[in-house]
Amino acid sequence: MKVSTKRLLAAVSLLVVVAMISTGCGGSTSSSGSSSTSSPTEVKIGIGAPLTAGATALGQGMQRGADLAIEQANASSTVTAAGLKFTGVPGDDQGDPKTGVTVANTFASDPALVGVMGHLNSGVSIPASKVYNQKKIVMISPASTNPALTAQGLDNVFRVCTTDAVQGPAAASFAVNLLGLKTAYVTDDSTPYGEGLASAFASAFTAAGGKVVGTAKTSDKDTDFNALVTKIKGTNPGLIYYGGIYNAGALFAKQAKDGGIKAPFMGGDGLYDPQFVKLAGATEAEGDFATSVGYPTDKLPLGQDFLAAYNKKYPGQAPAAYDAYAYDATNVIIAAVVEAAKSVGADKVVSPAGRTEIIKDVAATNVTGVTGAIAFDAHGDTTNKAITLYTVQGGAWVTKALPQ
Ligand code: ABU
Repeated sequence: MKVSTKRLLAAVSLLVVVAMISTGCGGSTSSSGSSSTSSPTEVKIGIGAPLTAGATALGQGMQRGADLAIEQANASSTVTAAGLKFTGVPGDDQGDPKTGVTVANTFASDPALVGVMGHLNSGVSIPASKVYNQKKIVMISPASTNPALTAQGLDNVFRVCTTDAVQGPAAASFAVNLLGLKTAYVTDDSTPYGEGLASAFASAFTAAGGKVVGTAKTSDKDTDFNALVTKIKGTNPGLIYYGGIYNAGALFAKQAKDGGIKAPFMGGDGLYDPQFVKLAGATEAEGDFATSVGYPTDKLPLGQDFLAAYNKKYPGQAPAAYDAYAYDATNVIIAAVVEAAKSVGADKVVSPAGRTEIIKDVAATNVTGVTGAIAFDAHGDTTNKAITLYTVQGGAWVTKALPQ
């Protein structure tokens, strides 16, 4: 019964926060014991992402999504009535595991920091999550898709994106059943993300009747793929599949086309960014494919409201793949902190008891966010398993197929 009540309260809180998108301000809610006239308790949320190196297009987008959520929350009567004020603290992990752990330790040393929206790279999220676990800091990744993140059994770790155990097979099904591609050369960038995704794709591609004609490992720092392109060309694949991020992936895709390979290049959510098209070249990238988690934002019930609020705050800036997920992840943390403040008091939300309460409230989340339904299974994985297929058309990513 307690859990049901908590779930309802968490749902109401998040919906109130999300509903602010359309109005630009908070709705009216009753105070739960904290006076909005006294000084609010400052609660910090870490924003862990690659901001100056690595997949910066995705990382900076995550920061924009989180900042928007925090700005709206602080303008809402829900948050002020709870006696709270949220501050986002950016942590530039540069997509590097060691730097990520340094960022995590910096976050963990701040007594006012109770939650982290991040990280992007699975290879960063996995080691960072152990640091957060020691301080009972709740962590919600909007983007780390390697299954190992939530297989660690850490009760503070969640993600609002699905995993590559879902994305790999979905990509294989799109390739074989929708696109009619029967042979693939499968490559990855040797990161936990790239390896896991490519492996999941290859297994499912074979199981679906496709044939893997070759495999190769690259590095996420590689810039010269010409020797590999020559090798791949000799196998005449129907598809090059790449587990990796857009920076190196775009160079690989461009060099493949320039080397005379006509087969499309395909990858996962790490490729799904306009930077892929820009770096690969619109002509070379035409007809390439990427899967990404969830539905296209503009197709979802709260998507248009989110895009309107986003465009108002960031004029001329298109959201990247994970801005909306970062927005939702941040709102889930905010709603849980608001709930915890009701249970333990605003001034105690940063205490061990408050942190335990926040983790419990996140685990009980059951709401509709911008990215769709948000709830977590026993491992902290989202129950939203949708995967969309995108293709490059006329120099931009467009939706090729909605989740099957
Ligand atoms: N899922 C896209 C890239 C981030 C990662 O999982 O490493």
